[in-house]
Amino acid sequence: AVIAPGAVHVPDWLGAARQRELLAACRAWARPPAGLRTVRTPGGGVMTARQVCLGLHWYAYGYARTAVDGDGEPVKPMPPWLAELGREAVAAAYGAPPEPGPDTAYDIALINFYDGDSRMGMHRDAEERSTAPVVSLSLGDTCVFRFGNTASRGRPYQDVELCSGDLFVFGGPSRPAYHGVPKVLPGTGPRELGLTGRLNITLRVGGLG
Ligand code: MD5
Ligand code: FE
Repeated sequence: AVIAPGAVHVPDWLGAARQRELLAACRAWARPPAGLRTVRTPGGGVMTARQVCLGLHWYAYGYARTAVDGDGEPVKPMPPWLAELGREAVAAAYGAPPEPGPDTAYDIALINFYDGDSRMGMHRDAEERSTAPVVSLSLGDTCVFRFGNTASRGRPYQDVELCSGDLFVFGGPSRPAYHGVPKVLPGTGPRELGLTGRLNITLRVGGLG
């Protein structure tokens, strides 16, 4: 479903097998060094979702090569298979693969772990220098995803439920839109996946050298 120009939701894009594989990989990445950590915000607060980064480490002031707000260890590399999954996802959402080139090489993954009380406030993703689409993959519990506008955190926005296995691609005019996760719906994930809470994987092109 096209939610807005460049914003395409593909429900249940990952099959059951790929969901299991991705979850196992995320659990491995969550272990130290440079594993799951609590993210500090510029205002001195902390995010309720915890995060693991691959390729480059996101923190309140940009991207770093080490877990600057975690254990300080070098960030884990972006695996080539995950970069390829990003290109596949763009092709699935837009009907055509991105032209190969430096601006389509997915080199950053941010993995957010939500529990039943986690939220993500309205924000935009502006630390990347590339304007390539952001690829979002969801696992576990369903959430309410709020897709806003490019001018402000407020209305108009659309609330969309993101379920385990869903793909969302945010590109073109939607790339700078405000967005957030106002709510996770506990106990709604597929039982057989064996995940309590929700996991979201975003694949990004940094353009940061
Ligand atoms: C999540 N993650 O469900 C969301 C999904 C984040 C984040 O917001 O920054 O890790 S990705 C949502 C996204 C990314 C880029 C653009 C837009 C949405 N958008 O235009 O709405 O944990
Ligand atoms: Fe975001």
